[in-house]
Amino acid sequence: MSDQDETAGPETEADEDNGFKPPKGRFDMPLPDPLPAMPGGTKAGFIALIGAPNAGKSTLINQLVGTKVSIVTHKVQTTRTIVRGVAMHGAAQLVFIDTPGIFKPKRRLDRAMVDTAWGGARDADLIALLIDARKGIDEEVENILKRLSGQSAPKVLILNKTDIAKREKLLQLAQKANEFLEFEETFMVSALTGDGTEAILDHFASRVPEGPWLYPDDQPSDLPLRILAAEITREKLFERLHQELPYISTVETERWETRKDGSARIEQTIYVERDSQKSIVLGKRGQTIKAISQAAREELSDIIEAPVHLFLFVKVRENWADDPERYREMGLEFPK
Ligand SMILES: Nc1nc2c(ncn2[C@@H]2O[C@H](COP(=O)(O)OP(=O)(O)OP(=O)(O)O)[C@@H](O)[C@H]2O)c(=O)[nH]1
Ligand SMILES: [Mg+2]
Repeated sequence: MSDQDETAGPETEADEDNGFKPPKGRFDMPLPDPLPAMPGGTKAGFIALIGAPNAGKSTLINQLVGTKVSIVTHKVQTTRTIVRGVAMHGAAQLVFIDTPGIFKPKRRLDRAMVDTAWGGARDADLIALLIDARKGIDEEVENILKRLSGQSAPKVLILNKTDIAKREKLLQLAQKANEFLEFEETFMVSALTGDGTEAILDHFASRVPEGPWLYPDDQPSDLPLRILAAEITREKLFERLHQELPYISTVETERWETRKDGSARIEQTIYVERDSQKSIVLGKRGQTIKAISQAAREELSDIIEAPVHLFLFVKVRENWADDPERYREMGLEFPK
């Protein structure tokens, strides 16, 4: 099978076999050693945010952390793996874990995402279930509620999107969800506007165990920049592609070079499964890929506070969604 390359930048060379080793998946990174306890007693803990696709988990983690650590789109199944974001709140370090939305998996990638989400919940000290308050409890949410009742970690309920949900529906919804299992607390928030989110920080700061901080207090995320950069491009891709296309594509950062003038030269590959999909990603006269590239470059440049030269290559790889290497790169277990 031969790869086909296309680039959005002025250079067209394919550089698959240049000896470059892709960055390690984020799970290969060991957790830093716990930092020494501060006088007065520090607290720290992991809090998993789980819920159906599109509930607003990634929007909420960004709001709680105060900066963008996880990508957000209007489409379902945006988040594909675990993303950790660190919020400092008084003496407490709250490590929030954003997870992929939980839904009925069909493909291998779906299974990997859903398994990862439940794994995130299993490993956390505390669990927060997010429900889109406008959507309420549908079959998807009901299934999560049922399975969640078997988890031992303390749980809270977060009704999200209060800015667009009917007020009178909220209490009813809280009551119904609490009939499935007993939540310690119920919060009603808008992750988008930040309304009500301070109360979530207060609550978790009081609930996490005493212990040393797990990350430096000025580090909002342990996501390597290369992975964040690939995620940013995937976000732009999701926003501009329709129907099934976002779901059969993935993005990897292949090269990252800092130039003498401080600018970054970044090369990324967008994998799709078929030639026809590649044509759509490129768009008429390359318009789609140019728009994706421009949006990603602008955001990346803001993040690293330096000019970015972004080169996007589109490659057809028929079975990327069955290739263990792609999963490793995304930080996902490869389901057999
Ligand atoms: N109006 C409103 N929209 C919201 C709110 N929170 C999230 N959204 C929107 O809901 C959509 C999905 O948000 P995400 O944060 O990507 O949802 P998610 O739960 O992470 O989704 P997956 O990663 O697919 O599981 C986006 O269009 C957000 O802007 C909210 O409080 N109010
Ligand atoms: Mg998400």
